[in-house]
Amino acid sequence: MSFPDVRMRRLRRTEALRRMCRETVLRRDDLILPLFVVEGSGVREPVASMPGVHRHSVDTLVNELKEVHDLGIPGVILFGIPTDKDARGSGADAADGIVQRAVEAAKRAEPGLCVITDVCLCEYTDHGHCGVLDGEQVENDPSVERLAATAVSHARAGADVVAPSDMMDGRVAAIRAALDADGHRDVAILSYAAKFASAFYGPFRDAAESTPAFGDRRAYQMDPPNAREALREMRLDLAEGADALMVKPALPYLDVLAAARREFDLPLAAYHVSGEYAMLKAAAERGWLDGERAMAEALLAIKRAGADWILTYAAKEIAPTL
Ligand code: PB1
Repeated sequence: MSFPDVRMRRLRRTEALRRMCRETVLRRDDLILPLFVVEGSGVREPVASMPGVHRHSVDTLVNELKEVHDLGIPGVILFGIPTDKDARGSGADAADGIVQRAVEAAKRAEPGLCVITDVCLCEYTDHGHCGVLDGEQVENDPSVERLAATAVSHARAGADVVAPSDMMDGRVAAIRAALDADGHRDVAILSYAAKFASAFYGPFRDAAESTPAFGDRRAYQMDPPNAREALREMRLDLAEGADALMVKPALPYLDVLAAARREFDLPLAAYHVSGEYAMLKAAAERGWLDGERAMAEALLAIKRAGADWILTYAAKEIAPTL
């Protein structure tokens, strides 16, 4: 059968027919909103490079979480930004640290929200790397110890899911063991398993004050040309006990996400990162794109490629349209 017997436009003719044929549907349940938490009170500070995104203090965060809950968004991921930083990222696992206090407040205010915490040292170290240093090298195994302690401190504060974003080898197994040993067998691990040394993190680093003081993250984050290596990383993290796996960034790595969807059955997350978000906002501000349509299309592409969970700064703006 072919044209003129086959006419593909027959099923595109009306909105009703297009709705009936829609293969991919983005849902509110797919969305996770990243949030930045800083010290202080009454803080709701816009992030210049990310229109619509703010840095919150714990008290204003609670208001934001009520909006998130009322919009039907199921979860958030919290990034703590401490005032004091040091070489070993001491604030990362402090029982009274900024993100620990934010988790406690979040679970108290909105117990129905899934609270995920980013487990990394980069926001807490004065050198901005994701681990502890020996000279200018990020030392893997000592960093893993710090990351495991950090994850335990988040679980003690009430986190539902911990998400190691550091890309150290062996950290998922170490975090799983540390959580279980501390009585947190039910706290899940979302591993940033395939996380690339991407140019798309710039706005985040501005917002989180986490730009490396020297060098870059290529010695631990993945090299962008490598898709097979990403699947190896994901297999290793699954074997170490990850409950969900992430590909990050999202749009520049949809091939990796689709390959992961073909191979893995567990939940797959994709992080629509700060640069992906900011570039659409900038084009829309200049009138070069219909920003709402372009953002919706970008998130739909991530869902169509296989993501179950989409971490996106656009969660609040897109939710009312779903
Ligand atoms: O939105 C983003 O750009 C996310 C950045 C991301 C947060 N997990 C990391 C990227 C980076 O700065 O290398 C932070 C690293 N832990």
